[in-house]
Amino acid sequence: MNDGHSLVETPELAALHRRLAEYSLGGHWQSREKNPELVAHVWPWSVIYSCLMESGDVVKLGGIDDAAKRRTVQLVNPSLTNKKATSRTLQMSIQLVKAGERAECHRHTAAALRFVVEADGTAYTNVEGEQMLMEPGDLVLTPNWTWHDHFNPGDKNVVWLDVLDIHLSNHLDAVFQENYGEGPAQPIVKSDGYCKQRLSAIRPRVKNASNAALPYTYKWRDTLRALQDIDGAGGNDPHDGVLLEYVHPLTGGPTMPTIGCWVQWLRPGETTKPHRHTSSTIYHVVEGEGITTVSPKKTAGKELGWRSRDCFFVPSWNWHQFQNTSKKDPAIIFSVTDRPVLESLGLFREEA
Ligand code: 1HN
Repeated sequence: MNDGHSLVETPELAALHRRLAEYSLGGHWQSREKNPELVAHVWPWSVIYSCLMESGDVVKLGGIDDAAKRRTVQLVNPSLTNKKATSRTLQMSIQLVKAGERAECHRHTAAALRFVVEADGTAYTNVEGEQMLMEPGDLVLTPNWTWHDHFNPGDKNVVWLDVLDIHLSNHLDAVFQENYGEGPAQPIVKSDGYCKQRLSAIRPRVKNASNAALPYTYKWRDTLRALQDIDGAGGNDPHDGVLLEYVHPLTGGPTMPTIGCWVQWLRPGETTKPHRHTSSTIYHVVEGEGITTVSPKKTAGKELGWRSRDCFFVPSWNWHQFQNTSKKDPAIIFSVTDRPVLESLGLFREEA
């Protein structure tokens, strides 16, 4: 860290700097390269979607030669093009599995989740042997090191968002990955809803519940009902509207240790108050239209205009506020954040 002083480089000091460098040492008083400042950004769905459909024409999927293991279009922060990353910790990508296609079984130390955008309920992801059927708005967790494969037996495309903590695990030199090796898919041994049922409020006794994430599906019909009920009961946060966390079903803690998932509801015409906090957030508009004003300083924000299905990014410690520009419809926004990491390390701070 540069302690703020810049020393006058005398010939003696210059000689010391050369000597330090020669032995892979550095002086506390010497400056170092700073992280590039991340920028707020919007990816319009129309652009994402047309690129994804084009990839459906030109990128093959599956276990054949000359095919990709996954067909995803990745959101790249303009400040992180060298890493092809959405944020310093997380990657959001949009995946297409066409009718009859399969994405083969593998597992990795990066934790993952899917948020379903376009589906008719026939396609599924298989996580540790459980067939998790995908309907629009469902959130499906694939905790780290769990086997997973995707299959679309239907006759229409299925499209979802993938979020992984891959840049965090990469930064920590903890990336491992493994192919299943016994064919393209693991067997289905548990039917849809198996884990959710066994982890709900009526369940078999769980011994030694830990913070470790569990394979789990949060169905959109439950999410929507909760948003509507809590909005009806006036459960409104001044900075985020009605803001709900997808909690760990046993501990009530964050969704996964490295990725927190949230959903918020902005009333017609609502404008929230600005605040800022450490942790960066990637948003996906489920429905509605509005503006998020984002600024590293309290003045002159950048206006991110968004509508249904667009994705946008708000960097850490940037002021931000939301405006639902529709006078008659609510806006619903799903988001993912590295906040659980900052909280567990004592690095979360907030200013209103
Ligand atoms: C991955 O394994 C999947 O399993 C999706 O569907 C997106 C992005 C980066 C690295 C691995 C998947 C991914 C990914």
